Amino acid sequence: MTDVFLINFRNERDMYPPFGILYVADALMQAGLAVEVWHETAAALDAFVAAVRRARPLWVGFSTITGPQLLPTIEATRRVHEMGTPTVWGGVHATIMPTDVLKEPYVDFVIVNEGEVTAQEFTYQLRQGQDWGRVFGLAWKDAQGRPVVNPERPFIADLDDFSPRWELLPDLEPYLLQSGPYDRALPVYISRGCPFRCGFCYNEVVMKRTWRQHSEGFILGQIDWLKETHRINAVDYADDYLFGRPRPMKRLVERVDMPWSGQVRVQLLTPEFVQWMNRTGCQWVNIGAESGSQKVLDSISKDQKAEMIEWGVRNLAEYAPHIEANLSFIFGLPEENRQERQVTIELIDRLCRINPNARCSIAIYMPYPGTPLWPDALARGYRPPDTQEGWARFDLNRGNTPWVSEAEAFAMSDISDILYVGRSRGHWVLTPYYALLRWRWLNQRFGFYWEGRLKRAAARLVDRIRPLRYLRDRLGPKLVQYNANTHKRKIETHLSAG
Ligand code: B12
Ligand code: SF4
Repeated sequence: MTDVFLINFRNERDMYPPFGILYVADALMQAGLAVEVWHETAAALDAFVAAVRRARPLWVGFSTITGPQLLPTIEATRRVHEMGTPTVWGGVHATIMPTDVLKEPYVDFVIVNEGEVTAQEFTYQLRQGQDWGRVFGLAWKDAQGRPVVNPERPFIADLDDFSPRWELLPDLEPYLLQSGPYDRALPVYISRGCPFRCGFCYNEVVMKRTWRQHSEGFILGQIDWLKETHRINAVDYADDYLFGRPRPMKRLVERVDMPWSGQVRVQLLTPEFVQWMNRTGCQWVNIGAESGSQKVLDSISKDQKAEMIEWGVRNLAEYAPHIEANLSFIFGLPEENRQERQVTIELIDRLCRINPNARCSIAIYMPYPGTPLWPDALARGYRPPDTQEGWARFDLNRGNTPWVSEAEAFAMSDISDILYVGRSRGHWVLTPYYALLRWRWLNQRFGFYWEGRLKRAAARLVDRIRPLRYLRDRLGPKLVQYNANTHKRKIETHLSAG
């Protein structure tokens, strides 16, 4: 018998362990409850609803992040709610806007921020008296259906109290990442939060610029277990800010003594630090570069000197050339005018020439309620969606604000993907095509991107017709060659933070 179902709908591309519900599951299991964890795409919606109908659990929890994964979440929540089973939303999205979420008739409760202890107390109240006002961190509806948000629960003092329940996932094999030559890397968290204050980030509103870490013993135990049971040969430190305290973190990385990857800020990338990364087996790093313009960096309180981006990437190229550098940039930040964007555009082009192992990806700015930049976005004419379906339309490749058009967002994202993420090279017959893309990029000619639309339409057609598919598979690799280091087929790593 299952007491609680927890589901995190994922997109088709990424297979990243659903840590949020794995931690919440641990808390509930410690309280003696039987928990089922689902991590599926929208294709599993019917099966999930049927499983809930059969089991009649105490409640069903949905993990939410803003964007397209909300669509199956909304549909599943509606259907579970119709059965009369209490529905609970948790995760970053629901934490940022609990009142808006509770305006939807199908969501009964929101668990704000860290879910472990709140989920335990919520279950207790569900069984024992339903005195919702007593549960810190819970948002609920009063007798008139009006949202009530209780005071927030203090952060968990000792992170070691809870551990992710890996064993609830049916198979860990699909989660294995390629890390340089190592093919069995898994992500682990050694900390939560980040001491920085970037204006677009969830950190200020959710983690409130705090930073806590698991103990060394806990981490070493987790990694030993993953080594023994799943034969991992590398680790991906998934933390928002891995080197929150550089000295103890470096010691930990040394003690774990496995090839690794993680987030770094450019300030860290001194020759000495990069040499240390090299010695300790670092395979790739994520760097939140955000913008090449100092004015834009200052406007988002990035606390970063623009010139350090190039300096860090040069140091990587010189002292650890095998390390893949994933730099993420945000286009469409409020202070970014044409000139400021030009600085970033040229920087991205330079970085990829300096370092053959650099991938520079762009995301289009999405304003989130409660973040430091939110009031400014509203003042500039941004109108937030008023339904959860509206929030589901947010995407890193879309024109999410009035000052970035849909067409411009599509062209910028597509061209940067080809030139600076996949870093493909075309056969000589494609030289004019690549030259056109580069001209567009360097001159910000993102309007009337007919070749992108044509390519998409052709790809859809080829997908449908078998002989064309055959030709594509035979000729494709001869026409276009990808940079093996920077073009990821299996799993796209996430681009925030660091
Ligand atoms: C890993 C990661 C991913 C992974 C996997 C995400 C996932 N969990 O499914 C991938 C690569 C797939 C990903 C993709 C995206 N991500 Co992402 N991602 C992260 C990252 C770096 C870590 C998430 C994580 O595992 N945290 C660790 C766990 C322990 O924390 P947690 O998930 O918050 O869970 C705790 C609480 O929230 C709560 N909780 C969570 N779920 C539930 C459910 C219930 C029922 C309850 C009671 C409680 C609860 O309890 C947990 C334990 O305390 C976060 C940043 C961050 N540090 O959180 C961004 C973040 C969540 N991602 C973000 C975004 C925007 C995206 C994308 C939409 C970007 C895009 N357009 O491509 C996509 C969406 C893809 C999709 N599924 O549709 C934003 C979300 C902002 C927002 N307003 O929601 C974040 C916060 C990054 C940022 N700095 O802005 N992401
Ligand atoms: S973007 Fe990265 S460095 Fe900035 S506050 Fe968020 S997690 Fe911290």
